[in-house]
Amino acid sequence: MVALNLGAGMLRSFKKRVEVKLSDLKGFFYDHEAVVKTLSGGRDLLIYEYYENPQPEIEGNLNFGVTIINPGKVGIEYYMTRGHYHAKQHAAEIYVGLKGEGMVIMQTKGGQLAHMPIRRNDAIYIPAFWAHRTVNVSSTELAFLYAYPSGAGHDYDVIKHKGFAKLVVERQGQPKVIANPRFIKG
Ligand code: PAN
Ligand code: ZN
Repeated sequence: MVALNLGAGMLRSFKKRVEVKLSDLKGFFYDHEAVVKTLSGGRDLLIYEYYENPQPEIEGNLNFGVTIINPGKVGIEYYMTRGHYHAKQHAAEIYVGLKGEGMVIMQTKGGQLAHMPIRRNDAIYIPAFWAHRTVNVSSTELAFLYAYPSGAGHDYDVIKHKGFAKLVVERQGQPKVIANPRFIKG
């Protein structure tokens, strides 16, 4: 049994910690030049990390953990996760906001779009067949709990090559959801 320390926005213990750096996110942020420029200066940055207690991929099991996204921007786009479809697309997921303020953007291959805020105590149900990405729009860490079927798998390639239909950017100091001019449908 692993407990969650809601106050601290963290698991009490975990088996796996994954760091995702700017160099892992090439092709995901809109402003490629800003990414290349930062990396060519010899600087890599920790964009987010997650702490997890993975379970054997047996039907009925759940993987759960906490993702923490640092505050910051690449160009005008806020730090965010890669985003993915589940490889087994019929797998849904639950997110619960623990700390900070963010936005979850979602889409289906059929062209449906949605986005919603995630803050402490917000629970978000991500239905099967919906790709999902989380964006930190605050100036502090964004932390959220997630739980999904352990065999779901993650398909990052579609997102890397086609993008999300919407981007979350800063405009006049405020987060704004705008259309992604480079989005490829499907
Ligand atoms: C979450 C995400 C986590 C990191 O656990 O995997 O927030 O995001 P990326 O996987 O898009 O890099 C989840 O949705 N799991 O299915
Ligand atoms: Zn997921």
